[in-house]
Amino acid sequence: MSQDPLDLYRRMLLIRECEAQLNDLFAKNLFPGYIHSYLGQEACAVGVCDALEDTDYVVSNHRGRGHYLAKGMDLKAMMAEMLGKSTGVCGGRGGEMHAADPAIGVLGGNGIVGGGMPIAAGAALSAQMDGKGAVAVAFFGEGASNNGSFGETMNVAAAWKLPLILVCENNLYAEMTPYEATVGQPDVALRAAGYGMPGEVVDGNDVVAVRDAAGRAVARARAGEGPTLLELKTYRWGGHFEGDPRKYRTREEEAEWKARCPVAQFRKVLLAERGIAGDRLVALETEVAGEVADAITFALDSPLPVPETALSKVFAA
Ligand SMILES: Cc1ncc(C[n+]2csc(CCOP(=O)(O)OP(=O)(O)O)c2C)c(N)n1
Repeated sequence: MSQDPLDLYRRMLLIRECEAQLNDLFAKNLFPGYIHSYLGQEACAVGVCDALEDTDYVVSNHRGRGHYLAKGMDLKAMMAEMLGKSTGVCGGRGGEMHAADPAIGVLGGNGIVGGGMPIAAGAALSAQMDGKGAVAVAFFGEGASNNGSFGETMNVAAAWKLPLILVCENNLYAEMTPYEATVGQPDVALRAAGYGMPGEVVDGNDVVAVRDAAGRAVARARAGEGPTLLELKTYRWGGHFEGDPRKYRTREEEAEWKARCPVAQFRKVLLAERGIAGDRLVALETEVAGEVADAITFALDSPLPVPETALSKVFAA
């Protein structure tokens, strides 16, 4: 928990640079499998995780790198995991959608849409029973909010006053389906009232607004007052996955959202309102780009897991 504006900027840059470089690796055929890019959503992960402690829990979805990095996952170990290498945070077994690091409360990504919410509720229940004031966050998309697990999690979390923050990143599309084609009202957050918890719509491209809303939800959860639903309105710049031709939306719409870039917007705030010098930001940007380049070299140079270890991390074989 920092609320340090330069730290918020740094972590958004880190995510931005990782996503850009991984897309580049994918284009060069050096990336195994799919990439679900987090470009454009950086303020969501960073704003929420800034309100958390190391002892709090985060459950992610299939678009998870931003969440991992914002919660403090080691950059090299994360990058190596993305490339399926033995030096990855899960020894290369998790790959793009399933990295986890319980030591920092990252309980994992999830390829099952909506699958993370009940897991986060379980973590919140364990935190409640433990009585040390930890909270759990579930990150999910608006598509997942139409899954039954959303209603089930909301209901039990409200009934048991679980220290849970449900963070819906509404990036307007679930795969190729626009949000408005699947729901009867404009905001996911409106559903919170039906379950008996507060729901808040937040500008998901404004890292300070996200941080403030998350801070309120975390304070409420730590005080034993129960769960909160936050709906962060944002946009994924890329397709559902890299290579998606994006026929379901216009290039004009994409340009409008890119003009509201969360990283560039906050850079302007730092310069104009927080009195941070431009050369300090340039130095930070260069430093972050260097760190990401080093992490990619580390990941590319790392060995793949050897087949003999394939069963070494399973519960039963
Ligand atoms: C239970 C389940 N249904 C369908 C899918 C296929 N699928 C993968 S991602 C996705 C869209 C998810 O949209 P959203 O939750 O809004 O997240 P976003 O991709 O927009 O970040 C779907 C339908 C799946 N993985 N799991």
